[in-house]
Amino acid sequence: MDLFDHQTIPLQLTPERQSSITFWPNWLSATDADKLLDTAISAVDWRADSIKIVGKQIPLPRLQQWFGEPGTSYTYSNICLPAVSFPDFLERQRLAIEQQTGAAFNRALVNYYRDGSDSVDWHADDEPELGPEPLIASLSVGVERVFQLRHTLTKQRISIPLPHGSLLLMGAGVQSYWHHRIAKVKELNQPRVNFTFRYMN
Ligand SMILES: O=C(O)CCC(=O)C(=O)O
Ligand SMILES: [Mn+2]
Repeated sequence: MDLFDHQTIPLQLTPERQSSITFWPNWLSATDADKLLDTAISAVDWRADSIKIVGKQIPLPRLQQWFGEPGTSYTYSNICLPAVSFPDFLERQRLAIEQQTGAAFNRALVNYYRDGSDSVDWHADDEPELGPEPLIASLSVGVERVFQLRHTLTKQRISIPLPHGSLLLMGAGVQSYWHHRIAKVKELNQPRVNFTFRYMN
């Protein structure tokens, strides 16, 4: 399969409306994906954030960082993330992904799943700052994990394993009708880093 070969996965939004996920399983060569994983793990100033649930601080089951224009910030689940400017290695990915998808991206939320006990629970990337129907591009390096989607009304589920160096684009309207997660995996000791590119005004 060519590096830029892609698949289109149709996603029903409503009975009348369909969107899709575009998936490039081999977006990066194995060598470039290896380098990106090593660079991200060592060069990103990882944050260990926690959220308050019924008065208790619960650590997020992953490390993260938020990249964008310095002086701006992003808030979700009551965590305020001040933007760190894009380092060169990430800026290169941002530009390549803009070129491939034809969409603009000026922010990235980066997650470091240290092992199978790290995860992200069901959610949609639907914060108002992202606009009404945001496109979200997701680049994965490291151990393969399963990206699960669940329709908010029909509860239909779709699972997409995300290999080392893959790129996935969630289309318009997906965040309004579908939730997604990365579930925990037992006895998995390898790391994964995921970059979700977004656009914010
Ligand atoms: O790790 C992933 O593939 C998904 C991350 C995600 O959904 C997010 O950062 O909003
Ligand atoms: Mn998400």
